[in-house]
Parts: sequence; structure tokens; C-alpha cells
Amino acid sequence: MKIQSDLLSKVGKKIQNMEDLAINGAQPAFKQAMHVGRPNIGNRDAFLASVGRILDNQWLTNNGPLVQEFEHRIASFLGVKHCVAMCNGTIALEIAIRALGLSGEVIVPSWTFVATAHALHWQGITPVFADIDPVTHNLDPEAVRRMITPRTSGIIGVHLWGRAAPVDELQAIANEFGLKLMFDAAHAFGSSYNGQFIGGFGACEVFSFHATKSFNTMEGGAVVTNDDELAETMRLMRNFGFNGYDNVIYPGTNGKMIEVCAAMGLANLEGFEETIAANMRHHEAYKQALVGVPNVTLLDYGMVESNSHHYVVLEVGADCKTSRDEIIAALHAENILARKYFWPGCHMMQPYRGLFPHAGLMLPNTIELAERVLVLPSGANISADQIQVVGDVIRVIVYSS
Ligand code: T4K
Repeated sequence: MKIQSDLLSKVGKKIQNMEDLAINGAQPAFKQAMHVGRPNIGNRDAFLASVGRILDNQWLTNNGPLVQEFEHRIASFLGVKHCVAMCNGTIALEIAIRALGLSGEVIVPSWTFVATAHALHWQGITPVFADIDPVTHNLDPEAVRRMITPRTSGIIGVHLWGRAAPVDELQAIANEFGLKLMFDAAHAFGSSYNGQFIGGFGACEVFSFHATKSFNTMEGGAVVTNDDELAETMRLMRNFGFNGYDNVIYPGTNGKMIEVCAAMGLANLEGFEETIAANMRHHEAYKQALVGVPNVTLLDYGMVESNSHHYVVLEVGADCKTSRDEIIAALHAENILARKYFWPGCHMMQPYRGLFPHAGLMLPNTIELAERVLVLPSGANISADQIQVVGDVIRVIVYSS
């Protein structure tokens, strides 16, 4: 045995050659899995105190005082008029889509989490997949234009990895063709576009506050908007369409955020700046750990716009002799659970694969990128030493070919 076993769960082993890798029979670098999307847990005491108050109040859900405070705090943090908190990002998307009156076909990227497409399909709307810009990973406005038909009612831009979609270009297309524009901002809490927090663009923007997001409410989401009427419609829709006692005026659903989730959000909001600072340190550590490794590029968020640096995205170059999947296999063998987000693209997932078997013909950049991207472990508890080990595994496996 090369190193003491108690060290394995903390720091991992030295990895210098192929024979040091677990895929070649060596002991895994980590005893416990290193995850993508480890939850950030803010002020634990503040959260637990709020939970005590919730129990004392005997008000657990249905627009309780903490949800109201949460909505107020999020709206003022983002500089928008309304935040309508929801039970998760997917329901928030569904409600926003419905409240905007989208129908027929809506243009979305295939290169996103499948919830973006499902939120449309779930209510009988056809998601039409447009290709992305291979550099930004976001919708290519020209590709969006190509997918417009007489049935198109809207566009959902996704701010992938928290990097803003081409907001102005998409808005110009929406205006030209009389389409509604909204954004899936699930990754983009704390990101900016032209120096302004994401949240105020398009007709509305939808956040996910899932446990795996930079800012979480355990499960949760929200639609934020500057449109008073839209906000009011969504408030009614998330509560079955009730407008006062016994008076239902919409086919609503149950999209309510519960008090415990709002308490988690309030506790995490306190620590959000710290979370971003830690993410940025980790990002820098990954950058250093990968210095000189040929044909792999860490997605750089730059410093011009703000970004939570939550997703550590690695692109394997077309010239790299080691495939993305070989890198993933080597990492997984070490208990480093890197992910292939968002392979293979929504258009290759059911029901879309069956419904639109030829969608890929219009998605060359998506198909290419889906084979080359992986997301590396992150989260508050990851250490620089662990990141170095991840970098060493990638270095050795890339140099091996
Ligand atoms: N739009 C976009 C662009 C999205 O990315 C998402 C969600 C949505 C819409 C929908 O929002 P929500 O309805 O989810 O609010 C995860 C998340 O479940 C999902 O929220 C997220 N995007 C997506 C990118 O990632 P999975 O299927 O990869 O989850 P899972 O269970 O494999 O967990 C991911 C990693 O996190 C694992 O390595 C384990 C770790 N983890 C997870 C949880 C829940 C933890 O360490 N602790 C935890 O509590 O989808």
C-alpha cells in the first residue's frame, strides 16, 4: 500500500503515473465520493432558530411569513419588482410558461437540463431545439431565427453555467417576430448581464434553488419579473388559481414554497458572498492544478460580469487523444464523481428523441460539445489539496495518450 488509508478520505494519494490510477488497479484517491453540486449550507444556527419559530408559529406553508420575507429579500437583492417563490425550478418554469400564455412551439436550447424542455412538453407545448454558440454554450441567435415557424409563440433562453444568454439579440428577435421571451436562470443567481443582475430581463426569469445550486432552499425556485400583472397571475396560479376564499379563476397548480425552504434560503442569503468567494478560490485552484495540461480548457467566467463560479466546467479539445468519457472513467474510479452535464442534449432524451428523430441535423454544435464537456466537483467543503488530486488524475490520463 502506497499511503496510509486514513489519508485517503481527506487528501487522496500522489498521482504521477498511470500505475497510480485506480483504473489501473491502484487504490482510489478518495474513500468518500467527491460530488458535483454539494449543497452550500449557510448559517446553520440561524436556520435552526427559524425552524423553531416555524414550529411555534404553526404556520408551515401557504404564503407564510418567512416565504414573504424571502420573496422581499430576493427581489431587493436582484433589483426587481416581484419575486414569486415556488416549490422548485421546474414548477416555476411551468407556471411562468402558462402565465405568459405560451403555446404551439417554443424555441429552447437542447444543451440544457431536461427540465427546460419538459416544462413545455408537460403542458402540450412543443420544445423546438435551436443550436448553441460553441464558445458561449448559450443559444445562437441566428440558430434561433432559423427555427421560427408560424406556430412559434416564444423563446426560452437559458443562462447556462450562469453565463448570460445573448439577452439583447434574443429580445430583438422576439420583438421582430412578436414572440414572448423568458429566461431559464436556474444557474444564474448572482450573475450579471451588462452589470445588472440577471432577473430583470425578458418578460420574466426563472431561478432554481435546488440543493445543488450555488444558492439553495433545499428544493425551491422562483419567477422574478418587473411585470405587475404577470406576477399577480403567477401568484394565483401557484395556489390552485384561488383568488380569495372559494373563488378559483385559473387552472392553477400547487407551486408553493414551504416555510422551511424559505428559512434555508434566508440563512443562505446571508452567506452568499462567502459562497461565491469560496467558489472563486476553488476555480482558481482548478486552474492552477490544470496548468500545462494540453487540450483541456477550464471554462473561464472572466471578471467583467459577476458569476457565482458554481460550475467548474472542463472542455476537452477536439485534438485531445483522451476522450471526455475516458477522463470521466478515470475520475470515477478515484471516487471523483465528475458529471457529463448536459450530455447527450435534450433532443436525445425521451420523449424528444422519439418525437423529433432528426432534430440533431440542426444541432451540430450541441452534438459536438455534448461529447467534450464535463463538470468537476465543487462545493464549500472541497479543499485545494483535493482539487490538486483531481488535476493530477486529469494530467496523467491526458498525457498517457
Ligand atoms: N433548468 C436548468 C437549466 C436546470 O439546471 C435545472 C435543474 C432546472 C431547470 C430545474 O430546477 P429544479 O426543478 O431542479 O429546481 C441536478 C438537480 O437535481 C437539478 O436541480 C439541476 N438542474 C441539475 C443540473 O442537477 P441531477 O439529476 O444531476 O441530480 P443528482 O441527484 O445526480 O445530484 C447531483 C449531484 O449533487 C450528485 O453528485 C449528488 C450531489 N448532491 C445532491 C443532492 C440533492 C448532494 O451532494 N447533496 C444533495 O442533497 O440533477
